[in-house]
Amino acid sequence: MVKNLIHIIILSFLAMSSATLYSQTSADKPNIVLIYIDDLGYGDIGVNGAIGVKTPNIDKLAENGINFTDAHSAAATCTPSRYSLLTGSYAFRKEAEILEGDAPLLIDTTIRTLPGMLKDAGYKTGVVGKWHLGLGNGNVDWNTRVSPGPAEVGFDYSFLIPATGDRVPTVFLENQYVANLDPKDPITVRYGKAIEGGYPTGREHPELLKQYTDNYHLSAITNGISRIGNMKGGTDALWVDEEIPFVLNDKATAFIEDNKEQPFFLFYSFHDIHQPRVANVKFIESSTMGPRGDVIAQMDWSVGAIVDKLEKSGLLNNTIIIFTSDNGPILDDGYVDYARELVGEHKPGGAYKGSKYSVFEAGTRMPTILHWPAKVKPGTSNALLSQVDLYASFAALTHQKLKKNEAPDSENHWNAWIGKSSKARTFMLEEGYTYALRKGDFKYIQPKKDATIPQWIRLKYVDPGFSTVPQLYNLKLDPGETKNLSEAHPEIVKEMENRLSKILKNK
Ligand code: NG6
Ligand code: CA
Repeated sequence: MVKNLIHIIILSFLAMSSATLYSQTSADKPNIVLIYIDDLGYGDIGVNGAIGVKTPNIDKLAENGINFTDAHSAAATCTPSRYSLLTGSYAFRKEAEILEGDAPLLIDTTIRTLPGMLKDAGYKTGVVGKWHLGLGNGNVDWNTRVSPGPAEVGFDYSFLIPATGDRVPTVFLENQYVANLDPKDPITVRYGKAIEGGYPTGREHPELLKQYTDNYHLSAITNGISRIGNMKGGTDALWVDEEIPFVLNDKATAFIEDNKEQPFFLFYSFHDIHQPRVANVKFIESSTMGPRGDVIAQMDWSVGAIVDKLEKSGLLNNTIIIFTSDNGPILDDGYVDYARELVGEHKPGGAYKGSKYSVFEAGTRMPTILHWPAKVKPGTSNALLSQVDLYASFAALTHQKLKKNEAPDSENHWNAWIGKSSKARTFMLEEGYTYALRKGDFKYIQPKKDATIPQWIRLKYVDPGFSTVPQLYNLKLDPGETKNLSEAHPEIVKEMENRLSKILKNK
């Protein structure tokens, strides 16, 4: 009898402590869904002043979460930004640049990464969507497991667009195998020379095209769209651009469903807004800006579907959703989709100067929202933040100690991310074919000895921000970076240049 009583007491004590343990785990280990849009500008969402397109689902996240007004991608192009986000180190350290579709994996597989660190904290990790960080070791054989890739840098699950929508191979990779590949129709990819028996090219067969392009996108035609690079085979595996959002959403929701019993980190990396912009028929003419606006509306729909999935699974309350973009907006980026002509009053970069590829503010100042109903009070924040900081900030949240040299440029600003503080970075680097440094209201842009603008950027009607003289702007008084104050404030220029050289010297 007494023995039984003791038994019952011990059992109920054990049950109590495991319940506490469980609730502790879920409090410090909320799910994390990082929604990473491609080429979406600060002003492209309703809450930030979009005119040409409605984004009700994103606006709702902002209204119930924190809308950041001064949060940045680490760079003004895709690969460098993603590299910094996943490694916590600046892209220049790795000389990261926009990669071709057959480039080797850029991330060193011997270092810990953001997903690897979260995995150590007990998370299941997945990436769905655009990768563009390289795959394999060079000379990829697309007909077998492509490695190293996401699994070798900390992702338990992956479903990828290997590079960009405008680069071959135009197939998905699931856990590093081409999805739906018929082994009797193997894939060959080649950048540069044509492949005998490969897909027709836009250069030779413009009559097959849905959209005309510049000279750089005139190789393999798949689904009526010519791309960068040549390709042969894999007919059954080719994606249909108009279906990409649905395919990715299905994979992202399946990942959530499969992992709902434990904390998970989902890096949902959209292709939308990047060219080629071919919206699903469901979204055609859903904006007044032509294809670029239509794919923004399409992307907003996808965001809504993910939020809905989390809500229906009972997970929304304790899931951190971060919504942001990899680099600033661009109108004409190669395909003739009339983005430039149709934009009207809508300002893709908001009040800011520049665009994708540019070191001016619109290149890296990203629409950025953090939504976490369980812990975060709705509001706006002007904290100065960089995506490179998510690494150390998530490490702090999940109590992971960073090793020496791990995520060397990442700063823990967790309190700023959750709106408890508006103080974050003192200095912040912006990379975009040259370097800029932010401090308080000031922004310094390093002069470039050779300030020649590459021909292919010049063609895009963008101002990359290069100059042979130093530039200094007061963003509070002059958010549009129009008045160069470098001559008026030589002491600030000196301080900023010293600081910047120090950062850059640690290459
Ligand atoms: C550029 C492409 C551009 C786009 C970009 C990648 C040329 C001339 N331009 O090199 O069309 O694909 O790369 O965009 O090839 S990003 O968002 O992935 O960085
Ligand atoms: Ca991009």
